[in-house]
Amino acid sequence: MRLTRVLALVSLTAGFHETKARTLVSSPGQIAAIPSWDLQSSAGIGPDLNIVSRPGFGTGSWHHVKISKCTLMGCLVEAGVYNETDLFYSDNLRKVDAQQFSVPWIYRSEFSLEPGPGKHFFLYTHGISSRADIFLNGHQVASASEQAGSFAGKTYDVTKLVSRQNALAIRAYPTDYYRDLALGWVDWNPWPADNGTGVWRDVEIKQTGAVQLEQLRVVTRLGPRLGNEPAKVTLKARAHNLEDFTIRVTAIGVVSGPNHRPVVRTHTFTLPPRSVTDILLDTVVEKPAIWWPRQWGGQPLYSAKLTVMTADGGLSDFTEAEFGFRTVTSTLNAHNDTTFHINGHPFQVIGAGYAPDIFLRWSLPKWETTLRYILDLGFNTVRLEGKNEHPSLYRLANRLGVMIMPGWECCDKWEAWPYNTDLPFPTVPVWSDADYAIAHASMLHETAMLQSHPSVLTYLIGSDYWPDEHATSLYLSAFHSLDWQLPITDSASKRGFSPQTGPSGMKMDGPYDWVPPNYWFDTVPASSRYGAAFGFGSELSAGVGTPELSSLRKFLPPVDLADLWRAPNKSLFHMSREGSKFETREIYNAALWNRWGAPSSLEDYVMKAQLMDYEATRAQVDGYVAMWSEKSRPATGMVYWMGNNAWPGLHWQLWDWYGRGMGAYYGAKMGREAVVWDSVRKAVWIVNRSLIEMGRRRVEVDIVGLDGRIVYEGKVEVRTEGNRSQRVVELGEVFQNVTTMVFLRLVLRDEKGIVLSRRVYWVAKEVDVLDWERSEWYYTPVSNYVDYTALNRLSPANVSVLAVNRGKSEVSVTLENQSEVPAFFISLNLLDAEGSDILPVTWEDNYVTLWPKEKLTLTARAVGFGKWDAVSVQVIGKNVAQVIVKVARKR
Ligand SMILES: *[C@@H]1O[C@H](CO)[C@@H](O)[C@H](O)[C@H]1NC(C)=O
Ligand SMILES: *[C@@H]1O[C@H](CO)[C@@H](O)[C@H](O)[C@H]1NC(C)=O
Ligand SMILES: *[C@@H]1O[C@H](CO)[C@@H](O)[C@H](O)[C@H]1NC(C)=O
Ligand SMILES: *[C@@H]1O[C@H](CO)[C@@H](O)[C@H](O)[C@H]1NC(C)=O
Ligand SMILES: *[C@@H]1O[C@H](CO)[C@@H](O)[C@H](O)[C@H]1NC(C)=O
Ligand SMILES: *[C@@H]1O[C@H](CO)[C@@H](O)[C@H](O)[C@H]1NC(C)=O
Ligand SMILES: *[C@@H]1O[C@H](CO)[C@@H](O)[C@H](O)[C@H]1NC(C)=O
Ligand SMILES: *[C@@H]1O[C@H](CO)[C@@H](O)[C@H](O)[C@H]1NC(C)=O
Ligand SMILES: CC(=O)N[C@H]1CO[C@H](CO)[C@@H](O)[C@@H]1O
Repeated sequence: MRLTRVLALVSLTAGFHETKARTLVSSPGQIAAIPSWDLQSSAGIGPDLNIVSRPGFGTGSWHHVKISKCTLMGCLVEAGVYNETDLFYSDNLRKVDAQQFSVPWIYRSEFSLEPGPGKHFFLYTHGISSRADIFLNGHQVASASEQAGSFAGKTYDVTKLVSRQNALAIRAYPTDYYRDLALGWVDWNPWPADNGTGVWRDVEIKQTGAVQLEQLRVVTRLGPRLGNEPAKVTLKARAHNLEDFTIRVTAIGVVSGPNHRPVVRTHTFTLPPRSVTDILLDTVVEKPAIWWPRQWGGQPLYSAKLTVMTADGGLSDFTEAEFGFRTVTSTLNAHNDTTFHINGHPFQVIGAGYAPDIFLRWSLPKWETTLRYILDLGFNTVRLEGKNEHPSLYRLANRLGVMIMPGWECCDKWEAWPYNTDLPFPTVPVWSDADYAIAHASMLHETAMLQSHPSVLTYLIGSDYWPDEHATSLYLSAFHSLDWQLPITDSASKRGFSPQTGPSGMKMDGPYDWVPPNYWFDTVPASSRYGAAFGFGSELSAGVGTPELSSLRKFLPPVDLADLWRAPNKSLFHMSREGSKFETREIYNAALWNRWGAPSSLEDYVMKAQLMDYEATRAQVDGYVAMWSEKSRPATGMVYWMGNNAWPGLHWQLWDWYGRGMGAYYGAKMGREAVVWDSVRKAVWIVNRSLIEMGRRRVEVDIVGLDGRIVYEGKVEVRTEGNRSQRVVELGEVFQNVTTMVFLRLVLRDEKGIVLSRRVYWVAKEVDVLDWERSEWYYTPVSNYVDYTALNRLSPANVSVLAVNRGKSEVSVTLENQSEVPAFFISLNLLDAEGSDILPVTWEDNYVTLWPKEKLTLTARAVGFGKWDAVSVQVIGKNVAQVIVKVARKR
């Protein structure tokens, strides 16, 4: 008896100590996330959350995390139960016990508040997977039927429940992707054992006075003379009188921007007891600074704040939002292909699909790397399929000028429509009334979160299938009620559409697996050309993205490394999910073996894979940008599938889990202006993706044989025009005389002779022959492969390497080909003192091919926060032996 009491006292004190000092919020308008959690499986705790949620309940034996949000797996990695390096190695992820997640888990935290007369407190959720009971201080706040859905953010008035010392307990229920409106992974990667269950977004506490405000909405109206006439800005927020008496309220709206004094508007009105009203404050910004996507201009950002004061002069609440002046519209052309317009200009989307962390762990630096890589690639957009994540994602995109396409995901409960022929009914139940309610709440929450961000391009309310009429009307009413000003896209495909939205104008016709480079340029009729470069492709690629050796060795055991080249048809755990079409590299490897010859070692396989990947991504980007101005059926947009993976994956990525950009990345990299080879028309295109730039350009065309002998040299003078692609050189006749494999070098120079784009292609006499009629949803087979094996027999080239450190964050490497033969496909990689890759980093260019005697200087730059102690650079090419060269200090 005595002993028990002592123990209870000890655990009480322990709980108290940890949280005593932390007053979460203490003034009206202040909002803060619960900063840390204790968590434990409900097995063994018992069902009584009334007790668990009392201050002082002992959690000494629980897991502890000092972060504000994490799924169960994310929390357990954070708490040290699992080690990421180990989990991601080989097939260890498979060994995590999923059974432990078949029961609810409890998250618990203690915090202090300073309650008192006239003070009100709210608990905000932003979605908990899959659903949750919420208890505060021994009382139930919400049941799992109320707090249901990963995106359904809810607000709970907890004024009557709070005290100085508070304990919050959340019981999160298991997530089933087929039954719950959650965040699933489709075939992207293995599913985490917990299916992402838990407090994956912040849970917040807010303090207010007698009047509470919901999220601020900002409605902007720009005149047609963009930036040259005043813009109307309306601040809107729903206000609640929380008291049983009438309140006289003064609302104060402030709009601040980069180049003017804050604009202030006030409005005084009375709010009847317990009533709700929308506050509207109209303001005018005389000379609005216009927000542009990065390639087209600056990113001036404005802030808006709406404050409510009560008659006693006291601050009651405020709400803030960041916004920018820009317009987004979309149009359908005669083919029902969508073109987006930003600030009135047709905007060709060149984007990539984004995968968050497999355990949904949020890292702002990692997201910054994503955006910096997107910009470095010359891309302008990121698509999030059902992974909308957090407000800071959009804030950083606002700052960096990258467009974001958020939306709902495919292939699970989100698309459980009777007409969806891809889902395993009835394993996936069709929607119940409760599901419609969750979806509606989810849409309201996401709309409020996204409404003001200038980086948002559109919202996709469906991916592979369009939502049914009832869901569509619920979604549209949510957008409408919260002043959505952007295009709404009904799905990412052309399988059908609701009359309420009209056609999406996006196609989803593959490919997802390997197709040859000429696929994108092919000229067979559009009806049988699937993903080729026309229209708006919402997710498509040749599926490539093989990591380099340094990365492969981090997650593949020796047996898998050997099988990469010895067992080309093997299922690999780090490919797509087991059971999907993409768990082997069979289609890809068939092409590699046929085109490049059977690999003789792992190193040879990885080199050939980098060549395959580079060629595949370059042709896709080239094709889409070249066909932008094509008259009969322009390419209006493209989302490369995908930019990155949720864990160390073997394909569908431009840079790998560790941040290394491989052949796939540098193939896809495209400048603001570029010169492009069209292997089908045997023509050279120039593309200019800026808006205003135009002028005289010179295009130089050089062809050499594999022995370095000059085959052809030519140049043309052309005029470039902004935002346009044009076909400038025809080489059909030249190639009629070419009987062997050659290298083709294209260089684009401006009036001053400065190189704007320099690209080298390897060109065989024939191209791969596509068998369009046998196309599947995921690829188009090749009936006759091109023969590149002559490239395996290139004479070795000698390349001198001079690497110089140019300060804290830059290294320049000068390559010079000493030989009479081209130096083919040279990659550069910075290493630290231990010989590990230095990441994240961007290279001006990489995987380059040098002409005989050619000299090229390439600069590497650190991405922001990366550690930067480059000691050496590793250089290797197809016919250039590997060297590791010391980086010299700047003289
Ligand atoms: C995880 O394990 C690896 C080795 O397997 C070790 O180097 C690393 O420090 C561990 N990480 C943590 C957070 O303990
Ligand atoms: C995860 O979701 C899948 C698909 O709905 C389901 O089969 C599985 O049981 C779920 N796992 C857990 C731990 O709930
Ligand atoms: C475009 O969509 C409309 C329906 O909004 C349809 O009537 C029309 O036939 C479509 N046009 C083409 C070329 O598919
Ligand atoms: C941009 O490209 C589109 C499509 O090729 C064209 O209609 C438009 O006039 C171009 N120029 C500008 C400045 O938007
Ligand atoms: C791989 O599968 C293909 C058929 O897809 C077959 O032709 C080939 O022989 C297989 N290769 C190996 C090494 O088993
Ligand atoms: C693109 O066009 C703009 C103006 O039209 C011009 O200033 C710029 O130099 C062009 N860029 C290239 C690479 O041709
Ligand atoms: C092709 O070769 C023929 C015969 O040598 C020559 O007359 C012709 O000019 C060549 N054509 C081109 C485009 O080089
Ligand atoms: C490369 O350089 C080495 C040393 O300078 C020399 O012995 C060799 O012949 C050169 N090889 C070629 C292909 O030029
Ligand atoms: C630009 C250039 O020609 N650089 C070097 C190429 O290689 C030869 C030796 O093969 C050198 O003499 C050149 O200086």
